[in-house]
Amino acid sequence: MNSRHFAWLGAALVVAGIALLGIGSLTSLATGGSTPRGWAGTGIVGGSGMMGGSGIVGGSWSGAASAPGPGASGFVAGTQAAPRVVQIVATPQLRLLPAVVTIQADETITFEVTTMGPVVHEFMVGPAADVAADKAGTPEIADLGMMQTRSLTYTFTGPGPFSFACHAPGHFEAGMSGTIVVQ
Ligand SMILES: [Cu+2]
Repeated sequence: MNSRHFAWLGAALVVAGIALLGIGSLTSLATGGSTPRGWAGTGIVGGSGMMGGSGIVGGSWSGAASAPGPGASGFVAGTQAAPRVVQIVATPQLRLLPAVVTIQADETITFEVTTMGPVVHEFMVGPAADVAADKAGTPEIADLGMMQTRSLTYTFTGPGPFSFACHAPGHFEAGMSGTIVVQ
């Protein structure tokens, strides 16, 4: 393929990406979903038309299956007997969404983590220093492939700081991490 063909292919992918992101926005409006604004933004920056497809998934994903968090109507603190469920989506744009999870002190949370798209991810959660250092023994879901969902239950003890991250090669460095806010 010569360079001109590459240029055409690139343009086509960009157009496809924009179209898919547009569909994602419409879906979001239709379902009243609270799609994080950063999602569509990273899709465009990525310039990857195929990855824009996750915008559709993102549009229908609103974290609705997560149990209500602190301050929300219906909030019930998670306990070891009955953990509170928080859904996390690992995206092809190397993000964990939502990037901020708010908990009450000493809650037990079951993270249900789903990989959207073809990139394999991990999900580690615990004390922020351990997570940043990818310290051995820190609770983790490994090798989470496309459209797979696995869960990890973790009890947060004390004020933190706590965080979560993906340590697939290069992902943490690219910003694939999130923060636990203890209320
Ligand atoms: Cu990752």
